Formats: sequence, C-alpha cells, structure tokens
Amino acid sequence: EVQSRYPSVTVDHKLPIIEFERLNFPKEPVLGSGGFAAVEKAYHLDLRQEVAVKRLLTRKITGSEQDLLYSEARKLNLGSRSDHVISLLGVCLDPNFAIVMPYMENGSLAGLLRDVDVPWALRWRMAHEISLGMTFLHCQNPQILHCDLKAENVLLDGDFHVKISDFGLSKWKAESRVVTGTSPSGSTITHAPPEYHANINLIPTAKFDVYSFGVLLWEIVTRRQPYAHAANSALISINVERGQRPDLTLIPTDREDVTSVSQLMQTCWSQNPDDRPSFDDCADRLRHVKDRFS
Ligand code: ACK
Repeated sequence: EVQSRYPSVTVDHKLPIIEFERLNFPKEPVLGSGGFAAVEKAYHLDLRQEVAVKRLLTRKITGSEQDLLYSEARKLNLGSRSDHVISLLGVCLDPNFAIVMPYMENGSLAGLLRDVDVPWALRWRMAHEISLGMTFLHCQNPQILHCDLKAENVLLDGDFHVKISDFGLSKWKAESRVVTGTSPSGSTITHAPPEYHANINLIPTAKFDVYSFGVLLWEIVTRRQPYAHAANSALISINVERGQRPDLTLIPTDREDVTSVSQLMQTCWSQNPDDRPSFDDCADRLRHVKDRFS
C-alpha cells in the first residue's frame, strides 16, 4: 500500500497514481473553487490531454476533508464505467492529495443555461443523460447517493454530452449509516427535500437525489435560480418543508414537451418520498420526450 504524506489516508493500488510533476499548469489555471477544494486546468504530459485537477485549498487540512476527497476519488473511479458520470484519470499524492479528471470543454450546465438559450432538443437530451448517470450511481452495490445534484454539478464535454460530477458530498449508503455527521450537510438548500429540512440528521436515500433532480429539471426548463427572491435560506427551508416548490408560473405552457417534463419534475419533488419515481422511471419518461421532440 502507498502511504500519502497525510497520515489519515491510505491509498489503495486500485486508484491510478499520477505524478504531480507530470502536470503542466497554465498561467491562469483556476476553473473554480467551492467548499474546501479548488479545480484547476492542467495538461497531462504523458496522457497528452487537458485535465481538471481538484485539490484542497489550504495546507492546513483536517483528516476528514482529506477523507472526503479520497472517498470522492474512489467513487469517481467507478464513474469510468458510465458514459454520464465523470471518470477518474488518477490521483496525486504529493505535495498533497488531488483528483485528476478529464477536462470538460463546455464547463457546467449551470454556466450554459445562464449564458445561452439552449435548444429544447438538447435540453431533453441532457436531462435524459443525467437520469442515465444517476441510474448508474444508484445501481451500484453499495449504492452511491450524490446528495448535491444540481446544474452546477453537471459538466458538459465538447459535444455537450453530460458527465455528472462533484461527489464531494456523495456517500455510499452503508457509509452514511456508520459515520457520524454525514447527514447531507452542505447540500444545496434549494435542492434538498422537505424531509431533510425537517431533520438535518436524516440519513439520505435515493429519493433525496430524485427530489434534487426535480429542481434540476426546473432549472433546465426555466434557465433560472430556484427561490431567487427568497429573503434568506432559513425561509426557503421552512417553506419547502411546508410544501413550497420552485415557481411553476415561470414554465411555458405552449409546448407539449415542456408540459410533459413539468409533470415529471412535480412527481420528482413530491412531498412524500414514496411518491417520487426512480431514476430508471425518469430515464424512460425523458427518453420518450427526447425521441418525440428532437
Ligand atoms: O461552470 P464551470 O466553468 O465548470 O465552473 C466550475 C468550476 O470548475 C468549479 O467546480 C469547473 N469544473 C469542474 N470540474 C471540471 C472539469 N472536469 N472540466 C472542466 N471544468 C470543470 C466547473
């Protein structure tokens, strides 16, 4: 076993190791940062391809932050088997732990929706691909829950095909039962389901992600931020628990495909988790919409 410089992480050989020195960083490499990690663009001298490198922001990190990143890497390692989950190229151990993944030319779906009036046919294709990627994650044994599914965490390759990313909060189902403090804290408030607002220590299930997918479909259809006019996050939390949802009046009513997706999003964000469909069901519905309206 390879031991990293930080004692809390023991890296097993199943994760490919990348020498940090083989990465060439451009002058302004930062793509973005969030939480405790930053994402930088780099060029991998051996693979001869552009990559995105996610590493911890500060030198003074806690063991649990390092563990989260490591845990993310192990889940990403599985992603290589799905067309719609970002894959892991490898991890760096030195000077600190970093995740190396393929660079996605078209950035995040959030950025695309913000900047471009995306054709409906492409929106349905992307929604369908997200449901396929999520089906893959939920079918793993042990099951992988994302717990922070939203447009920002959906990346797009050069041909606008979807890769689900940002597993920082994701968890294996078994893991969430044994580790304390693994309620999906840090999940995005606008995308978290009512049962979570009622009890932040809730152990997430697959229906957590399905609820978030409902809000994500709303983002895809409206190209807006949910609850943009809410005074603060506490109010969003209380209202969602009481049954409030993103504004349906912002959804166009003159298109059959939009109406069909609007019905799907509303079942995804049902108050009762048992009334929410599986991602497999979502994929079926969206395949139908995509094929009929492309
Ligand atoms: O919307 P963006 O340009 O796409 O800004 C965010 C930022 O980093 C923080 O997550 C971008 N990003 C993350 N992973 C990748 C990747 N593999 N390829 C390209 N951009 C990425 C994301």
